[in-house]
Amino acid sequence: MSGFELTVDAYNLSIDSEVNNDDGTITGQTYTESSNIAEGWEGSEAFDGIPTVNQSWGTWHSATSVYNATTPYAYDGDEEIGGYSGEYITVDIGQNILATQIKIHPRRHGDPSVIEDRQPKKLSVLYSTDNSNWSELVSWSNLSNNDWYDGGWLNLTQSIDVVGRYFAVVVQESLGYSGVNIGECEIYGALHTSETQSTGGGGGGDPFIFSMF
Ligand SMILES: [Ca+2]
Repeated sequence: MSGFELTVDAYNLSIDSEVNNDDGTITGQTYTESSNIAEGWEGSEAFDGIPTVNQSWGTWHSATSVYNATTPYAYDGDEEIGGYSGEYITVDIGQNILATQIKIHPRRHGDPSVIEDRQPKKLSVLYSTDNSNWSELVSWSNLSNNDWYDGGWLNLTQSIDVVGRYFAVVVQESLGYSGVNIGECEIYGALHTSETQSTGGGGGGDPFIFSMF
């Protein structure tokens, strides 16, 4: 290796900077969803930096009557992405990033029992560089309400090390309602170019290193 190394702190690249303009975030991301229950519940709500308790807004809420409301709560609808059936949300970062960590937060509510059956039971995170060919990044299955709330609010966290521009979260099963919610999705990493490469490390807010050639 020649050249020099540059240490970069991973930061949340998926957050909608137009509604939550934290220092260090980029702008220009676009968001889609396979469906929403009403205005104010779009996929972009899962990228607005708001997973606030007692807050009904700031959440993606899919259409209803698309998941079985009786066991096994599987998906009944027609939506699919990357060969994965389920309602989904996507973010186009606008350019390739080196992603090092993903966090999925539930919808929060002052009374968790009100919404517990709308949390995902099974979901997969996909990524793509061309918005056409998708690969699985991580998948969680057999989730229970205790994975989302155990007296305090929880989240799903996974360290990753991939280059991608498009990310999707697809929910294959609900915990018992005919629609599903996701409160927030955070994708951490740094911008990536053809002149940089990961040398490992990463994860969360931990620094990682690009090698510059
Ligand atoms: Ca949110």
